[in-house]
Amino acid sequence: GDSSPKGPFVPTQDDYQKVYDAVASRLANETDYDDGSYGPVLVRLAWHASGTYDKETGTGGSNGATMRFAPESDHGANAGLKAARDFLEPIKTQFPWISYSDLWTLGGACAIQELGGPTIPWRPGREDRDVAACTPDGRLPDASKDQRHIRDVFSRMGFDDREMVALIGAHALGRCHTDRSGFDGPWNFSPTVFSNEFFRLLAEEKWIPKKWNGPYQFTDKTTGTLMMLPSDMALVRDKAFKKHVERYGKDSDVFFKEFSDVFVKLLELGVPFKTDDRISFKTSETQRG
Ligand code: DDH
Repeated sequence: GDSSPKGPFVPTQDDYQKVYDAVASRLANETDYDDGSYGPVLVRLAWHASGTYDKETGTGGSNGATMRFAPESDHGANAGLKAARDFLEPIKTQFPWISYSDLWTLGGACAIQELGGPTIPWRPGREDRDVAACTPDGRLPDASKDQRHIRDVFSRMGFDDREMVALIGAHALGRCHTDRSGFDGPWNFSPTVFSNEFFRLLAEEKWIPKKWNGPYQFTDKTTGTLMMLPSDMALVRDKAFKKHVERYGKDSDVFFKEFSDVFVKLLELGVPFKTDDRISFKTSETQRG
């Protein structure tokens, strides 16, 4: 027999595709949640894990998965993300060799692809860190604020105007929950399909303040069922932002391409990768043939 000692398991691209497939299959099976998919909240987990990055100090970002711990798990912006972390736990049990920080970002990439979005080339290399690496509260954006705040927060991560607008286009997915952020409702009629609808509606609909007892938000005049956050409205109030809103609202291919590039960049902020090779995962649909 083979008497050589077993080294540490070194995963191949095929192994990561297996993790992708397991997440995709769980997404397809666990439909008794929200609008029928955990995809949107997985995207938000990947974003909130990554969006704590500070380019000046090199702290935060997806490396570390420090949202596993209080105080970061209890930061107001992260309310509700336990649903996404718990959703991924059986995958972690099945593939114990993957770090939480790789798994959470892979989960976001998988959700975007499985919900009909662009390919998100992804690479491994994140290592989990302990509670001492938790970032301070206040690094993620506040939905009640305007364009100045958006520029402050996203330029701290190293993004320009165009990239900021593209990233916020993820609001095509999912919804606001009164028991999480206090805000309420989805941004469009198909919240489990990745699309440029957020931008088209933002540019074309008339948005009016919602009359209710909750936090200040907007609703579409036509149906009164959709929503925009004050920070979303800032994207059409600011001329430099609005230019990109209109571009993306008119051309889905341009949005998909630019979103993919900037989401890849988001998930990689501050990560000391050892490889330049990214994996383009095959979706469950292409594999069915
Ligand atoms: Fe967001 N987002 N987001 N967002 N976000 C919320 C939900 C979702 C802001 C506030 C909120 C991005 C940018 C911003 C997603 C992805 C992304 C909710 C509702 C609030 C509030 C939470 C709840 O009640 O459950 C603000 C402010 C900004 C900003 O940039 C100014 C970005 C960049 C992304 C991204 O993914 C790249 C997704 C997906 C959701 C839906 C979650 C769900 O459970 O459904």
